Amino acid sequence: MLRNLLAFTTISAALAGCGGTTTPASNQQQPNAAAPSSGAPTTAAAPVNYGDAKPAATKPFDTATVTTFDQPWALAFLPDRRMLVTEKPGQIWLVTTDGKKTKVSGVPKVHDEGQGGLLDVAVSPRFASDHAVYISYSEPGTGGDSLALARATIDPAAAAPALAGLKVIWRQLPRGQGGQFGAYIAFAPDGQHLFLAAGDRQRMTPAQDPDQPVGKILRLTLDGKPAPGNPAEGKVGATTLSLIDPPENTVAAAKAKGRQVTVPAPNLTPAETWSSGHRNPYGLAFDAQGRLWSVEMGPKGGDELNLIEPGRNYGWPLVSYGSNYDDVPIPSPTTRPDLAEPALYWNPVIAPAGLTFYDGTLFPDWRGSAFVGGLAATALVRIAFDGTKAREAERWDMGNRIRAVVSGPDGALWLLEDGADAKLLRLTPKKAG
Ligand SMILES: [Ca+2]
Repeated sequence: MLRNLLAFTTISAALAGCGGTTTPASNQQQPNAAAPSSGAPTTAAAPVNYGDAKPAATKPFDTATVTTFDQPWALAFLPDRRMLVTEKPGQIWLVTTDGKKTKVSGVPKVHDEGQGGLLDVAVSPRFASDHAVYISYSEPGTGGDSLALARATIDPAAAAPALAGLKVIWRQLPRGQGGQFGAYIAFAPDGQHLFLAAGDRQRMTPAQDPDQPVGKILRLTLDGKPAPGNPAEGKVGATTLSLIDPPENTVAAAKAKGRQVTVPAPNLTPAETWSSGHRNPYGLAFDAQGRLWSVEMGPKGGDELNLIEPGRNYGWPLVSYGSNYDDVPIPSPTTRPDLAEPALYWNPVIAPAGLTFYDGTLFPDWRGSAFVGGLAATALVRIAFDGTKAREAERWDMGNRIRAVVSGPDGALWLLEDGADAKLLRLTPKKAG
């Protein structure tokens, strides 16, 4: 029965896509521009929709192509300013700022299919002493893939760089089909904990189940355990899980169609959850004030920027400013003031990928701004802040899907395009003439 469910899930997953469509939403759930319902815990005003924002006519930067990759996914700088770049099919490269690439060996087996494969890479805040790197990927196994978080070391002085002592320190269970891995890694500013985006795997309702590390942002120790001080610290999860097909948003509806199954739930704990109700967080970063932000791939017309606070529920799949891909409406967030509103949203979608806060010196006007890549939008988006109030300040057409954006230690913005023969781009201030 589980097999049937998973087969059905795959079909639904294909329908759900990845937020990568450029089709404008014929959307029944247009937000109410008026003030939100009273009782919203922290939100003072309804979020603004930037879906129809237009690219600027001119760019304040020059764009240099550094090198190219096959389906790159993420980029992280080492202290010596070389970069680690992941390619989704299962390769890691050590790359100099002038584009010299050296293959990194010791990469684990990944399942490269759809949105799965080798995904994020993050460098330990104490890399100078521990040489640790963290990677996330879709780990193949009996019953389907799981999102896995692994730690390894890499000797930066080695002529032939390799991941050594690789160990999976956390994995998303139960295994199963479905994309939307999330997979982004961010370190707490003090370097004591890490945050991991665990996407909803196109299963929807588990994003509201405290016993499933699905549709959550997790706060873990550097060894992958639930971090002390988490909202559900010490709580133990259920021993079995009820899984529901994506089209059925309630257990009752799933039961009525025979689409609910119960599976054993070994070693799951709600104690690792920091926030819940996420669909596919596709960027995770701290600002200079120590606040955690995430961009999230929503359904049709529902991409979001969220300020991530502990214990809060960000609404998926109960509410969204978008609709389902089959145009089944989703209630508006204004109907549920108990759930966290996004800081802003995009309808139609930009399909956000990557989130970085700029802290360099080459672009003084950009300090404190966030940058988001757009897959569907084929754009780079700048977000400006007034406290926790966010607005899309600028957008530039980059001509290709943008998969990652990182504020580099040299003050440049570093972008990865998406797909085959994708360019690594370095953005620096436009030279006169
Ligand atoms: Ca939301």
